[in-house]
Amino acid sequence: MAFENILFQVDQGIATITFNRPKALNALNLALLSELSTALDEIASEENIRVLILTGAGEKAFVAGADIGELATFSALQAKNFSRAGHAIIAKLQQLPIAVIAAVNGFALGGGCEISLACDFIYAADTARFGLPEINLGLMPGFGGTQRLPRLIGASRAKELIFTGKMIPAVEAAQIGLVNKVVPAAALVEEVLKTARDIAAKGKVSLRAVKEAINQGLNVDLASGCHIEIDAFALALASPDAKEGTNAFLEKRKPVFKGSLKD
Ligand code: CO8
Repeated sequence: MAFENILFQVDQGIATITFNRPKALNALNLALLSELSTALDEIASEENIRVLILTGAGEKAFVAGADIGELATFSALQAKNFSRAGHAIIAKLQQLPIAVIAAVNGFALGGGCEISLACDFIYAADTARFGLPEINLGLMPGFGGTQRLPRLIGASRAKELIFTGKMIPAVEAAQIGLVNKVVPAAALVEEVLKTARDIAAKGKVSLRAVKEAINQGLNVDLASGCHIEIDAFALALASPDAKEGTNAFLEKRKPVFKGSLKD
């Protein structure tokens, strides 16, 4: 399908979605969200994709939030539908059975920051800035920020950011555990690709199993989480990838993972 508000490409098992409304700092409008949803469905149905990278077009922004012009026209019901649609798409993103890396190349504000929070981890350019500034608009985060940010960086740090609506630079975002790695802006793409290629060479069954175990485990107590791991481990061990990985080790060669769930 041809997209107008995002760019979508797949190369050697690595998909990249680029938010592409640079004149509006890649702000999220209904059309963009709908395209994002379609692209995520395509990725979920494609066996060979192991990693998704999300980034923003232009040098200034990853995503500067929901489109404020569009938001301002919404009735309460439309706002509820917009927020609900955003939640559904972001949940779809979080539940993809592959690795999802946010390559934050500039402003990640409001809904843009919330999208990055649903990724598995974030690499950022040293010029990037993060924040949930909705309170400055008399609004509040509506795409999961009040839930995912405190889970990631702790309630008190999240409250400070959300109550003040302030933006923080990438280096500070790394210090509080929001960002994994900060690199010079010009090196961001290559740095993210390096990690993406590394992950793409792993077995898709293992990747899916560890992601599910971590994500589901975070919502339950430790003992229940360990049971999730036990079940996931048994399934991973029974997969053709596990046969290939262990055989390759014993035969002193590199494994070639097919990622299929059955022989
Ligand atoms: N929406 C629409 N247009 C935007 C947005 C946005 N979020 N951000 C920037 N733009 C536009 C500007 O209007 C401007 O357009 P134009 O050139 O036509 O005037 C262009 O992008 C460039 O922006 P600036 O000139 O403002 O660039 P600066 O470098 O001076 O400033 C900032 C950059 C600091 C990022 C500034 O643009 C800004 O503060 N943007 C708004 C950030 C914000 O408040 N984001 C949160 C939005 S609300 C939200 O995300 C809620 C999510 C949950 C929704 C649930 C709904 C129910």
